[in-house]
Parts: sequence; C-alpha cells; structure tokens
Amino acid sequence: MSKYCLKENHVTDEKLFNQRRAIIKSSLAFSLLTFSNLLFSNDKKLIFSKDMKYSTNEETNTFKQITSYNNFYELGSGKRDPMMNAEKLNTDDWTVSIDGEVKNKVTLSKDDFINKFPLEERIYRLRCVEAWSMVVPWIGFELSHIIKLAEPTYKAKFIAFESVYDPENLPGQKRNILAWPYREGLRLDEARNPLTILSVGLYGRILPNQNGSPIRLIVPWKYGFKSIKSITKISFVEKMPDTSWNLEAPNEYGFYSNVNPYVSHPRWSQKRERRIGEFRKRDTLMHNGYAEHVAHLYEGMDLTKNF
Ligand SMILES: Nc1nc2c(c(=O)[nH]1)N[C@H]1C(S)=C(S)[C@@H](COP(=O)(O)O)O[C@H]1N2
Ligand SMILES: [Mo]
Repeated sequence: MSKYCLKENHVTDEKLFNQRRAIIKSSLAFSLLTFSNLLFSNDKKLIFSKDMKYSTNEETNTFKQITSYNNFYELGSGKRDPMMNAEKLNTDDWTVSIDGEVKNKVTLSKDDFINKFPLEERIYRLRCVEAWSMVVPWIGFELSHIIKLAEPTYKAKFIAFESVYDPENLPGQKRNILAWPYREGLRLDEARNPLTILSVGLYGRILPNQNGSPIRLIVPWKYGFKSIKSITKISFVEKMPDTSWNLEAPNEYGFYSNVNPYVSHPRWSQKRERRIGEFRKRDTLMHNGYAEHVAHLYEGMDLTKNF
C-alpha cells in the first residue's frame, strides 16, 4: 500500500467517524448504538462495537492531533519526535508475556489481541501531568479479560507492566533519561475496573507506532504517564511494583497518580488544563471526570500522601 493510500484512509476513517457520531447524536439513534464496524487498516481488519456506557460525548481530537503531539520517550523527548521516529519501533513478531502470581502463564501475539477479545470503541479523555488533554476514540478491550485468562493466585495484589527494550533502535533508550524499560503498575482492583482498557487501535485503525503499537494501557482517571505504551510484559505481583517516573522523581510522581485538581505537582498547579486545539483553559475534573466510576477505590485514603 502506498503512503498516499494510507493518508487517504486516515481522512476516510475520520470522516466516517464524524458521520457516525452525527447519527448517534440524533434522536432516533438508539437502535444504532451497538452496531459493529468493519474497517481496514494496515491490511488488518478491526471488528469492534461502540461503547456507550463509559464513553464521553465530548468532541474528539483529530487523528492528526492525536498522532503528532505525543509523549513516548523511547522515540525522543520532543512532542513531535515520536511521529518523526515512529518507524524505529519494530513491532514485527511482537509478543506479550503474562506471568508472575498466576495459574496460567501465557504469551500472546499481537494478532491474539486483535482476535481473541471483544473489541470496543471507547471515547476517553487522556490528561497529561503537563496540563494538556485530548479526547481519543480508542479501540480496545477491558484489562479484566486478561486477568480472567491468567487467573491470578491469592498472592497477586498488583500488576506490573513493562514496555519494549531495544536500545539499538530506539533513540531515547541510548540515554538514561528514564529507567528503561519504561515500567508502570496498577493495584489489582484498579486493573479490574471496567474503565481500564488495553488499546490496539484508534479512529478505526490499528494503533500508530507513536501511540504505543501494538498494545498499550489506557487508565482514563490517571495522569497520562500511567497509560504505558508498547507493552511486552504483564506480571502479577504481590508487592507494589516500581514505576519509571516514581524512580525518576519520587516526590513528583507517586504510584497512584490519579488526576486530582486539589493536589498540585510540586512544580505546578493541576487545577486547569488545555485541551489540544483549544485556546482557553478548562478546569480539571476530579479523577479526570470519572469519579463516579472510581472514587470508591480510594475511600479512606489520604490523597495528598497517596498522590
Ligand atoms: N512506554 C512509554 N509509554 C508512555 C510514555 C512513554 O514515554 N513511554 N509516555 C506516557 C505519557 S507521559 C503520556 S501523556 C501518554 C501519551 O499518550 P499519547 O501520545 O498516545 O497521547 O503516554 C504515556 N505512555
Ligand atoms: Mo504525560
């Protein structure tokens, strides 16, 4: 497929998406709410249904915004670097190993992720700790499906995630800007929350490399850095795992990292945010607007200490 063709497809997918949204917004649409989609991207079919329970109906950012303003330090630390260096991430023969305190240790291929689980399109906000945000039509499935497949033992209390390690090809990994590979973690009940998904695509297409191909986490009520990209390992563990940003600056980045306008980052406020593409700042919402689904997970915890 030529580059030109790919570009055309971006446009078509986004147009289709907006038409669909227009239909959904119109009054008669309820019968159409769970229709399936069949779209081709990079020669792969993504078959998915539309989630209405957890999706926001805010306007989505454009495909171009979502794929050209990124944080992916393995591909460079500038916002445009991940797009410019996207082809340096090699996702051929990708596998993800699932191990640790589980009955079933398994290794899955990237095709498994597209074919084995019920894919849904979910429109979620992503809010970066740097106080910008985007709304993205992610395609993925609930992480709870992996938990059911793995069958954690009674010892498992947390999940530890690891990203790709390939310093020969990934320009960011030639320097010690972070503890490589990039690492993240969730408490098991956070991982089981239905809002927590593994994403394999966006705007009807498989994930562009700069967004964390072939599979990345999305935890919409936490700052963006928890949503680890290009995952290679999912381990069920007993103790709270190390995370790259916490190792880097423990006073700035805690394990929980819930979006919280009332707890400032030590170097800046978290009260307001700029939606990419907008000029005026918005007020940041508790748990990024998802409090009704997740606030109970932190009942009784001091959120100024557990930041
Ligand atoms: N492996 C890895 N995952 C990562 C990062 C990274 O540098 N490496 N950056 C994080 C940060 S800080 C943010 S805000 C989001 C950005 O996701 P997006 O580029 O798809 O919008 O990815 C997160 N996941
Ligand atoms: Mo971020």
